[in-house]
Amino acid sequence: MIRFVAAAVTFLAAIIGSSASRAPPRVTEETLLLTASSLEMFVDKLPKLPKLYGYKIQNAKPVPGSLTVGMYAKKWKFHRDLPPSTVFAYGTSAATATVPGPTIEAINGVPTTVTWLNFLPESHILPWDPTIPTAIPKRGGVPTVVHLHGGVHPPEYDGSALAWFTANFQEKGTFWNHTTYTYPNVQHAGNLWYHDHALGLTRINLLAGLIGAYVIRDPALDAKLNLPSGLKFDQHLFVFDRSFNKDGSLYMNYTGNNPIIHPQWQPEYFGDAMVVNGKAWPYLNVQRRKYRFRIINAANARYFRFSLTNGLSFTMVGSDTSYLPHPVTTDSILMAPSEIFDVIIDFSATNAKESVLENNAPYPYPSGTHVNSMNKVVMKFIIARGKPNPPDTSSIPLVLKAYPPAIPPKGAVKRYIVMYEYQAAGGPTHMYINGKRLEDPATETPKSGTTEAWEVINLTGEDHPLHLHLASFQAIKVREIVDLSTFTACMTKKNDSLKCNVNDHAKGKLVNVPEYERTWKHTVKIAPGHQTTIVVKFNLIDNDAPYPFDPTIEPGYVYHCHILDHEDNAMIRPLKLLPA
Ligand SMILES: *[C@@H]1O[C@H](CO)[C@@H](O)[C@H](O)[C@H]1NC(C)=O
Ligand SMILES: *[C@@H]1O[C@H](CO)[C@@H](O)[C@H](O)[C@H]1NC(C)=O
Ligand SMILES: *[C@@H]1O[C@H](CO)[C@@H](O)[C@H](O)[C@H]1NC(C)=O
Ligand SMILES: CC(=O)N[C@H]1CO[C@H](CO)[C@@H](O)[C@@H]1O
Ligand SMILES: [Cu+2]
Repeated sequence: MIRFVAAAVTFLAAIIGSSASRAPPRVTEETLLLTASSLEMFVDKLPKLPKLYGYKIQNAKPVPGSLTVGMYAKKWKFHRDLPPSTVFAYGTSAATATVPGPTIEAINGVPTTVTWLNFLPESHILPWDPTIPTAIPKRGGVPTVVHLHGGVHPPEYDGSALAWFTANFQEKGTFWNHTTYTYPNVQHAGNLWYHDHALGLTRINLLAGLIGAYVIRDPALDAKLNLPSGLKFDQHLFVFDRSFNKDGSLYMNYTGNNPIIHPQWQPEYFGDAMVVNGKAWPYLNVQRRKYRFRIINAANARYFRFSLTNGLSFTMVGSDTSYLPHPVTTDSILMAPSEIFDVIIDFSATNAKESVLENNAPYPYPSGTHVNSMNKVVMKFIIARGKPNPPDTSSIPLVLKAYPPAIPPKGAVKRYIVMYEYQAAGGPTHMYINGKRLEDPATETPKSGTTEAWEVINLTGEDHPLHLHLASFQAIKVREIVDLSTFTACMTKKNDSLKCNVNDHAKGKLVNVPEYERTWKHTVKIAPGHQTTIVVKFNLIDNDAPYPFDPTIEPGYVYHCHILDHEDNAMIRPLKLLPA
């Protein structure tokens, strides 16, 4: 038996060795911490992300535009004192590619076409694991496919995990059938992002740098709202955590937590350095006025609970993809991976010279390790003396935008979605939704145009960010599960909420959904030990109109946990729409 296991490990090591780059020398947690702590904070200026315009202006009107965006391996300086790191970056050329990639600007109602090209090398720069469900090209190369996160678009443009392709389209996944993606931008104004979605490689392709922002603007609404605007006063803050080796290379563990089962897979990636817009612990010089920041949590697994020093607060105006009905001011915001919060910070509300963006979320959230002196600090705003120039004429209106209410209609389809974690000695081995995998037949088959109520139950010890492609949804009720161990034992045996009397268990304390999350979203946090009721709309939330395209064709959509390490193994399920 022991000999058999050893042989299996050698065999797997051979597969990994041939498909990924050579394993680097062993690293300890101490050396990684030492490298991160040697990086002085606030010495690099926050980079402004480059922009690409996904439309053209003709006769003073926006008309459809097309872009070509490549994926390149290149060197990237994450910090003044760190040698350059090899990254994978999006851009229009190797020279201009950045981490995060260029922000794509789109206009509501004006389609944007993007041709995504893969110029990545033979081997990955990070370790990956052939024993989880994953794309494995026979002739080498890095499988990639781009998903526009938050986008309302036909299935063939969704970036199916099985529509992956390697450099020059040399090898392709089973659902690949075109090089060019058209995003109809039929939805309201809001915040989206694009990132890789290749089967089993999502966690390492994003870790390598394949992320970028996408904004849909509604010029008439934006003018009416008069929020802070323009390249200076309306910026993205793309936040993630990374660990680095002394030579600057990105660190990821080459050994799994349960290496006999999965030689490389670990249930969560956490890095020591906090990176914003591609720089570790940067600073930004600001004027004493209001700024709009679209904050994206692009970490693999880390939750952030942000606050600002010197008495400043956040006024939330939008979340994920939609505006809030009215602004909500709060001292602290909790962001799961892939959540986007659109906030105003008014630097004139303090006399201080600076304000530090801090984090105090345990990792994994909510009951993991407490923050330390490094991951507690994110970036610093240095606030200029005196009045802003030009004067700040922006405002924060009392009313932002009204959407249809989140009330499930009478007779709405109800579904139970249960998140499981499977354990063996050594720790988690894989995660499933409803005890099933992506390859198992679709069970979530909503009718296009309808609104459903989903009861999402977390049977694990940590919070999971649930992300649905295509649909918009919001949490309306979070209720504690009573007699949890009986319920969990039953579910583990039967995989059936109703047979396990879910309604007798989901009757504990009600927990408030924070006011700043009471809006349509594309990612919702699912608290451990609770049942979260979400209202899911399979239509255009602006006016409850049906989708102006056929959402029922192959390859369909998916829904999944947005902790990337969970999504890859295998907290992801098909979402297959049926005709109205
Ligand atoms: C990598 O993972 C292995 C297995 O869980 C663990 O023993 C080791 O400490 C990890 N290395 C680092 C640097 O965290
Ligand atoms: C529950 O799901 C797990 C994982 O798919 C499976 O191994 C088990 O057989 C299922 N049990 C039942 C009763 O369906
Ligand atoms: C790609 O696949 C979809 C779904 O099967 C199909 O509707 C579409 O026509 C295909 N496109 C091409 C170019 O083959
Ligand atoms: C049903 C359930 O959610 N179970 C777990 C959720 O998380 C808590 C810890 O936060 C565990 O104690 C539960 O077993
Ligand atoms: Cu998860």
